[in-house]
Amino acid sequence: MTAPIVDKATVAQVLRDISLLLQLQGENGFRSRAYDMGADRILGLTQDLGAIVSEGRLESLPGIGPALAEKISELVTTGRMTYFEDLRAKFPPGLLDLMKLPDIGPRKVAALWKELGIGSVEELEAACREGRVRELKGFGAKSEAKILEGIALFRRARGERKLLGDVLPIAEALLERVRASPGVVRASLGGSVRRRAETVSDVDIIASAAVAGPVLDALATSPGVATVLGKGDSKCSVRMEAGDLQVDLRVLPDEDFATALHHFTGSKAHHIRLRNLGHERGMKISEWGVHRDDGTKLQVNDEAALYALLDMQFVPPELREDNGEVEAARAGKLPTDLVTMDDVQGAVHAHSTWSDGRNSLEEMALAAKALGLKYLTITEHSEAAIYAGGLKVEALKRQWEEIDRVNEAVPGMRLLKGIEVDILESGALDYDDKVLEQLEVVIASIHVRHGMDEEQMTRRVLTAMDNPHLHILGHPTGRLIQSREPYPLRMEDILEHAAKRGVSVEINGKPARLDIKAEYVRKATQLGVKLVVSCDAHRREDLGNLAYAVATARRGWARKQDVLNTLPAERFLTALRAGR
Ligand code: DGT
Ligand code: CA
Ligand code: ZN
Repeated sequence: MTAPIVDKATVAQVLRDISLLLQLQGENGFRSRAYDMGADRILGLTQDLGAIVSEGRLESLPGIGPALAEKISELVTTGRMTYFEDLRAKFPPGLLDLMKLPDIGPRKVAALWKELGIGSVEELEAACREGRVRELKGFGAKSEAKILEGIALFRRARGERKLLGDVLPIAEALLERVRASPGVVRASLGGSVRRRAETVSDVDIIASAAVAGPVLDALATSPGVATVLGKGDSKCSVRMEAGDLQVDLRVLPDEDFATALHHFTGSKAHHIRLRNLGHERGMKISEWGVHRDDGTKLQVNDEAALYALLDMQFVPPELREDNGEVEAARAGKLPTDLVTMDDVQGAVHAHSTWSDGRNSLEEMALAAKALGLKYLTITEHSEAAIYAGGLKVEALKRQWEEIDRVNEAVPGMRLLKGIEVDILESGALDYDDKVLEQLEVVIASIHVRHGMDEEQMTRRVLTAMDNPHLHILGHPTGRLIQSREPYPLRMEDILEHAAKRGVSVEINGKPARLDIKAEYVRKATQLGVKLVVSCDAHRREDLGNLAYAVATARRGWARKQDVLNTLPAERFLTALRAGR
């Protein structure tokens, strides 16, 4: 195996992260400072780090003792540092990001995590909004406002796009307000939000009304608007307090609504293809409508009519990315039964207070029932997931009794007994087969040891899938959008193996995960791999994450038949076992 190249900056970053984690752990300052000094030392080297390591000269550098030298050379020669990985596994993956916020040090992060269970920037943002942070000692209403400012700054500094999950609820609330304003005939979200892109830069809203003024005013005076950036005859732009988010509203006469909505939905690439098709037919398609070459304007009542003019099937917004949808729609081969939220009968992947969730089993059951679902798979973490309160086998068995009780107490809702079992470094699962075989739903995921190379990681997952008790491969690539790269994995091999072994694959709907992503969803369905849409819920509100999983499924062209939790509970359980 060839050693991956690890540069000085990476080594220094790992040492700094260790220092932060040690501080979080409450170690004495001396130990963490040693790592910080080591980081400075490495960055200050003028010689080649690889040479120093291979010649065994690390230890002779001032400030680098034998223990540190050994860790650094492991990192430089193998690309991994076991000590760091083990240390990191004790904390939620987003915790280090918290430390990068202005005015937030290890002591504050430790309090936020231990008292409120906050493990990421997104969770901190939500907690500040809900006024939960002020209850902590040493924090107040003022510090909440200051933290929110800091988060906005942090994101702007990174030039980050925003997660769809942070934007869509705000966008939908504004859309409702626009819809309810005087004289509105039709209104819709547009842009990347309507296409349900993973990340978005702003919100586009398109509405029709005979008189635009009152509709534009409705947006300008919406609750949560921080500044009105500009207001003209037909357009208004505002910036929201939350998340530093810009919203653009355009209001047009109803006869122009469909073509404007289509234009402002994009994507640009999809749109350009359509323009060219129009051109071949003597039509000019633009944001102003569809015109014949002689200048006459064609009436287009809705988007379906626009596609019909081009002899195409209607293309759902989630597919408008110029990824083959134009060709398919022209050939009449676009699937017309893409999975919808209404198709979903049960939610997969939920945690409760038994591990790191915030709500009891009964609360989760009632919330799922209120959403119209028929079942919910309870899948707590297994023993190896230390930071997430993983369950020992005895606890798991006690939980089954409570699940039985809740199932009797909440008619019409069935909690399924499951687990999110860790895939260990060897590819073995974290419980014995004798335990796993008693469970109704087994999701297997990786939570520790992300640092293996592509070959090792791929092998690890392939080995796990050979266990006949594994039903679903959980958040397969391990990415956290904008904060953690996917594990190095040969996804094609993994999807092919899933097809061969009859393993289903999760589409995790947590907005920062969306794992597997749309591109792999498409690949999976082509290979005949069955999917589940999941909410990865850690509190009852997270059940809404299902909508993001469904959106990702649709973006990957998945049909109802591709997604197992569109089946009733019994058939779902049978299908999970088919081919295993
Ligand atoms: P975003 O905002 O970066 O998340 O992505 P979009 O797709 O929402 O982009 P945005 O807000 O700049 O524009 C909304 C739509 O308007 C876009 O999807 C297509 C259309 N559009 C914007 N600029 C152009 C352009 O220069 N040419 C064409 N054909 N369409 C455009
Ligand atoms: Ca946009
Ligand atoms: Zn998980």
